[in-house]
Amino acid sequence: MQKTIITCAVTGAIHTPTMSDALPYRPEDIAQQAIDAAKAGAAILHLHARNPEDGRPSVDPAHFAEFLPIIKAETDAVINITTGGSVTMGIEERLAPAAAASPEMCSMNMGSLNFATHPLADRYDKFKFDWEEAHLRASEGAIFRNTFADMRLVAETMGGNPHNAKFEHECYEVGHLYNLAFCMKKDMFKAPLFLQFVMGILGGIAAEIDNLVFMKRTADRLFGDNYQWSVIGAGGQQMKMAAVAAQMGGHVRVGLEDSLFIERGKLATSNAQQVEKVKGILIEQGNQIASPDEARTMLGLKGAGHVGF
Ligand code: KMH
Ligand code: ZN
Repeated sequence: MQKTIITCAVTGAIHTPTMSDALPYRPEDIAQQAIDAAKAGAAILHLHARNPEDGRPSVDPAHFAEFLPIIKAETDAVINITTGGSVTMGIEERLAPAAAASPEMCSMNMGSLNFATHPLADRYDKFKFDWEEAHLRASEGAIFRNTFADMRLVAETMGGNPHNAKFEHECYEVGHLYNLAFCMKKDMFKAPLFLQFVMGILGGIAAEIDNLVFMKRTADRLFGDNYQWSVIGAGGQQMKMAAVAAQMGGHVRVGLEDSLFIERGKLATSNAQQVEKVKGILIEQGNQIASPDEARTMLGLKGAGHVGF
């Protein structure tokens, strides 16, 4: 069986500083947690930026530029930059950080959906920063917009020259696999594809094993041998879905973007703690962990020498 790639999504745009003191938002903290996650075994670092003052999600390329060179200097991990930004942002602004940094990989959200985090707001009486509650509640009425035109813009901007980035195709439900199959017919992407089955977001498919098998079987029918796949089990399902995916030949994603917890009811102290935990589970069950260079070969990446930071 091929080796398992661990992706760590370090901070994201879903969670807010009130929810965990471990959630990094200052550039030095994002850099340090990313470096520690890579040292713990993450081959790919999926990165968002935040406003250093108050932790608000940011797509300002200057905020990314504060941590990208530090991470590059300290690790050989693959850097994967979000084009998802945050649910209410427009596609042009979401593209700016990846277009500025020209990373080896960037995310690519494969369809529109409700991406609801408003139930999280009800769990807290007080928030550290004034933007947090409104941000969470706004998701009740928002659509995470990823039209075919949006996807084409991301593909055209990042897929060909000069960036030649590989995409992490975020698929939140089975229909998104069919969107990708349509895009493949239009020659928008090059194989091997890297699919990320995102499970457990309110608005997308639930993190259940039956659903994972359904996603995998559908992807097999649509893409044959020409793809690699990974899974996100959002929230409490993170470790379980990772363990099952790795047994099925898939790769795994962990990190505080997707879950703040290390076990039921216990907050993780860092991204590296989640990477260590999933690595232990994978090794126990007989998986081997892919190095960054092994991930580069499996995914057909351009190499760390060709990034723009
Ligand atoms: N936040 C995850 C559920 C992106 O950055 O493009 C999906 C994600 C989207 O990582
Ligand atoms: Zn993300």
